[in-house]
Amino acid sequence: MIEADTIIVSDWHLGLGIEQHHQVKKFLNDIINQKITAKKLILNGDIFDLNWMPLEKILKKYRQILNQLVKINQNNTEVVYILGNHDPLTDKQQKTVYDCFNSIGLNNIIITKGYELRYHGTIYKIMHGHHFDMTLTDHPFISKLSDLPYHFLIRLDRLFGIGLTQLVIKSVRRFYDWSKFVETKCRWYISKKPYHGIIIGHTHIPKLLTWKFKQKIKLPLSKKLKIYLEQNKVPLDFQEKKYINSGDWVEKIHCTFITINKEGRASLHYYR
Ligand SMILES: [Mn+2]
Repeated sequence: MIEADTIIVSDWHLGLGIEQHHQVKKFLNDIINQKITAKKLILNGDIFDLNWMPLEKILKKYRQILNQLVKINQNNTEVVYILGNHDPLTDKQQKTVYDCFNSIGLNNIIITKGYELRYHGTIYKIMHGHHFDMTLTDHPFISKLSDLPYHFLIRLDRLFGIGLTQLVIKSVRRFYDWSKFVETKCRWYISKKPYHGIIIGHTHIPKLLTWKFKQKIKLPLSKKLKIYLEQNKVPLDFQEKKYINSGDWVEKIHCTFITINKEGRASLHYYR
């Protein structure tokens, strides 16, 4: 039993062909059956994978998941769908998805590009995260091409169960420091914004970090002010911000989601 205020989940990649859609269905059933409760469910991008399957086919093949989302929404959970780089729905495609939801039943599911989550003074920025990636994700062909080795490795893993994907991801990605690059860009972005945390997906590396930033307090401080700051526990030269990554539902060992409780505290969960 998990009681959350908000659930954030990303990178289901429905349509990829190797995604964990059975796990997604179980997870959504747990929300429907109140084993996991939340006021908001945020789908943070790459929910559909249009690089591998046309939208119409995805909507047909994964109709059950769409039914579940409408059901969850009808049970008074706000459902927000944020677009990613594998599901950059055009206005026309968004209309197709809305029409599909509406054909299932009454709902107010929202499709958007980004979202701000507020809890008395704590503000989280939620976006898919490809905005921080320099690897040409805007170009559908190159994006598809760059997916190929990953796609291939996971298929090999399914066949032989040898954990190749993790091994290669660890070595190759560490080599290119790709996810670190995304994190660094995130850090730079959030350092200039009034957010207390940023929640992304995209890298398929679930993570919860606390970043410390130096505040622009002019030194030296007067003794009086220093005492005041210390007594009131105002951080003297640091400000903490969270980096939260919701992982993915492609690799079986992941199937991760984030919960935010009503105090605004974030946790990372592995769905089993
Ligand atoms: Mn992505």
